[in-house]
Amino acid sequence: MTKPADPLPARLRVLDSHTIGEPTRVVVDESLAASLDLGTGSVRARRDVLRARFDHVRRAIVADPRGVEAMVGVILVPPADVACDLGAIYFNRVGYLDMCGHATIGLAVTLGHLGRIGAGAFRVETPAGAVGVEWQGGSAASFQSVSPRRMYRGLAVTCADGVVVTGDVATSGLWFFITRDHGLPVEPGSIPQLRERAWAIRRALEAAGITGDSGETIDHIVLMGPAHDRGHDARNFVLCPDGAFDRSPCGTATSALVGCLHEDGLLAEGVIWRQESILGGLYEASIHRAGDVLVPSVRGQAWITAESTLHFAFDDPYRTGLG
Ligand code: PYC
Repeated sequence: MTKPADPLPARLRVLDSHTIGEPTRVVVDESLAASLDLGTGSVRARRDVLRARFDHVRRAIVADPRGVEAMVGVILVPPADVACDLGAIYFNRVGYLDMCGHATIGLAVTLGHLGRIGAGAFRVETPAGAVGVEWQGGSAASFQSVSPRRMYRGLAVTCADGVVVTGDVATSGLWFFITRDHGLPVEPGSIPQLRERAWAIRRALEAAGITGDSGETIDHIVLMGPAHDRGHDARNFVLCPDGAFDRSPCGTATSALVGCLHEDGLLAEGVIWRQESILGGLYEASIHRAGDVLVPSVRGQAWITAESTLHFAFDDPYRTGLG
């Protein structure tokens, strides 16, 4: 069989990790980014070229049969922003993410594991903008997402079944609807109902024409509930765009949340907000002001799960993934 003119190689080295349950796959073969002709623009512009010309590369890496549900892939590219050390393009089995908190924590632990960084701070250019990252050694890492912004406070949304939920539309790299009055227990036993209600909210937002300020789909839905541990502040269920729920407390959701809490006078600068995931995993978040901007900070843990070589045989009918 003739090899198609395709930047997807026959083999690709990846490193998998999970950030308190949420999987990340970092492409560690630098040759992939070099063979993709993504141009010379910002990481956001190059991500758009990847989507337009090489979307099969995304599917091949994270979709079935090589990926798992909820997995976020990362391709590293040289940064255009001279203040950054590297650039990161994030994607999942249905598309691309402008920023991803759990994958950034996974990336820091992965680079530390590979010896490509030492403990300390570095900056990553993401499609959402520059983010600060710190690897503290071992499984511990933190990131400072782009400044949070709330577009609607206390917005009432009517789902197709008539249920009305009220919440905030906010961003810190991704767009979220964050609600507390969904009426469901935020417990693992309620995941099917939480998922169903979150999808209903997402569809209701779409039907009502509610988007981010540049027309972005509000594609992450956050259902908040009380923490299970008395030393923690809250628990959440987060529906991701691929229909999977975030096993972690969602790094960008937690960043957007601390922005809202601060604006509402419920979280002072520098105070730690302890956010549980639906499965009980923990992020510690805070917010502080740097000049004119508010900077959220999220600290979590990730662990390496596999150092693998993905195979893409040219006669494999699912060489570029399913779907
Ligand atoms: O941690 O920001 C995050 C995230 C987004 C989607 C999955 N995880």
